[in-house]
Amino acid sequence: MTSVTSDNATDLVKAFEALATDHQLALFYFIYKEMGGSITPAAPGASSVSPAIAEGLFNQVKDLSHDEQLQLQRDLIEKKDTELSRQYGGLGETTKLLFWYLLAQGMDSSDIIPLPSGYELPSAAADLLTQIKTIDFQKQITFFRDIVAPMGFDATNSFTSETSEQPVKSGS
Ligand code: 45D
Repeated sequence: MTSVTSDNATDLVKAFEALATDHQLALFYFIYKEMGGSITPAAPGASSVSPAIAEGLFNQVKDLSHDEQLQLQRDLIEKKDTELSRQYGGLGETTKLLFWYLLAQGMDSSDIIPLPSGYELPSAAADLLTQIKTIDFQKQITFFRDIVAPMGFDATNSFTSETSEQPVKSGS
């Protein structure tokens, strides 16, 4: 019985996806900052993750210029069809999560483009961060998986590139 789907968590995913691309990126990084040490690559369930594959993709991104790195991350969120986006699309969900974790760590060492200094989270994103902090750890992990899973380009799904304009309107 994996993840009794919580409506609350589903709402959070929708709210996250309704944010502008850059706001999603910024919020995701703030979440990483909040979680701090509670993420460990030896977390339970690590069996379904392929560290070498996550690192292989990460290393390719690390070699890009900062501008290209930012573009790549935007492309992943917008499900653009690029070479790296396709590679990402082929990863398992937990491996995708590990890849994002490596990116966030890379930001701390400036291997990956950092947030502009003094960057403040836009209020809708800040609201969402507050809500994410209230759900328990296991639900947070589920939420992250749900967020990173559809990112990138799924080369096995020909609809993917057409679905970025869903009329998602949730009357808040
Ligand atoms: O100029 O089972 C803006 C594992 C503005 C182990 C920007 C795990 C404009 C196995 C867009 C803001 C560890 C995998 C710039 C489990 C501008 C396992 C830049 C758990 C420069 C459960 C923004 C893993 C940027 C977990 C670059 C919980 C933003 C992993 C980048 C969690 C944001 C990972 C990034 C998280 C955020 C990663 C890279 C929360 C990454 C967040």
